[in-house]
Amino acid sequence: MKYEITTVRGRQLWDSRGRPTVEAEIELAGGAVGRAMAPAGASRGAHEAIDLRDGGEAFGGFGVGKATAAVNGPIASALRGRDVRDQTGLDAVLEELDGTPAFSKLGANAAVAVSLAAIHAAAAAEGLPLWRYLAGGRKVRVPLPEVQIFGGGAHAGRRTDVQDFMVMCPRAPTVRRAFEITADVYRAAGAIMEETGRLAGVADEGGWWPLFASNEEALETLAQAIDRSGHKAGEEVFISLDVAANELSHGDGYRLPLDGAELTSEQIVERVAGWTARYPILSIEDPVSQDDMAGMALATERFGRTVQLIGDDFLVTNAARVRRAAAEGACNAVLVKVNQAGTVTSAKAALEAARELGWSAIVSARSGETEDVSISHLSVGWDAGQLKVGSFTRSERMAKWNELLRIEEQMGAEAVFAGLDALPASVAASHR
Ligand code: 2PG
Ligand code: MG
Repeated sequence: MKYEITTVRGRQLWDSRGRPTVEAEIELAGGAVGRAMAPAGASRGAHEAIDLRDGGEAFGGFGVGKATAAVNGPIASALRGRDVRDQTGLDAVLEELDGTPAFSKLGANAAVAVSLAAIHAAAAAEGLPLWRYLAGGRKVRVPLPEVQIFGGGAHAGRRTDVQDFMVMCPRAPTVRRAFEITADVYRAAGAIMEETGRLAGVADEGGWWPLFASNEEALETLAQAIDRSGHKAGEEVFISLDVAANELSHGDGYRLPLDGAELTSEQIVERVAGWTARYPILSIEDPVSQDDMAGMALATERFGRTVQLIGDDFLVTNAARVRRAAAEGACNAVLVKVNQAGTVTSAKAALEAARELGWSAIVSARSGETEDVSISHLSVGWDAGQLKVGSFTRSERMAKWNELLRIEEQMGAEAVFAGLDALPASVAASHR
């Protein structure tokens, strides 16, 4: 049977931060091969699946010897002989084998590499590009990209409190055009930084390293960059923020060192609401920390009708957390990171839960990445509508954007850009 798994191999490779990571390779009886690499976050939610590291002296403690051994040992033995097309079954085996709620035994880095390698092998056996295999004959769209212009927070020595300053071009006719506009904005932002003596290289995800005196100065500079690029802010180009407020938690509230501010949950929501009133902001991720349900519900009530409100560390790609948040009136969008869940099946369940609620979904990379382009295919094949990869430089990012362009080309005349429709219905309607 050509779909039978014959070999599962794990190996240690390196990620975009020069840290070890796990690659898994699955070979089938028919000769098809699939492979995938685990990404790694820097700003992580306490409720996400465990990225298993060896600790100790070697590689600053970031070694993945244990996770790699798990792939070559127990995982390989358990998956050998199984039908690769049964993704749910394979992922259930991984979960049973691990036996802990957060993959702390095998490591979610081992699990995610294997789970993704399996879909690649299955698609290869069918002779299909991964996105098409995942779509299973359904009509799917080319996702709307969220692209970082300035990196901050845990990805840039905490030079700004807000982690990601991004742009979105939901009115572009195609993703190809959205990238052209984004490239213009990125270049313009770099020119402004250089002219004002604030150019200091790039952050972990390729966005300009921010030398700003306040978080709002970053917003102001981004608005200027959009202007200078010749594209219209609030019409063609919108701003998207990932506050990653987990990183700002301080006692019962929040601390924004750059702004010299200590804020309560209500006050941080008000501060972010002020930004949404002064700048063309279309999307906000994690404006409060992972367990601040009241704060997230307040944010959703304050600006969730006109702004996409994404839970990342807040929802950790977990279907149960998505439903719980919805019941409390918190969020209208979920960030989908397969390694937060551990397996393709649980990540997809989180996306489906969001879809049932009428929320939007954004498939996302991590700040530590590789040349692996699985997420470009997941975002299309699952028809997520949106994709977040980091900035518009550095090949671990560009590999994913470029893959999206190849996919768009493969779709030919059928290619439909998700654009504004990728947003929650009320948000899209408020911008039509
Ligand atoms: C995030 C991601 C990507 P990290 O917070 O959304 O920007 O960062 O992978 O460090 O969690
Ligand atoms: Mg985030």
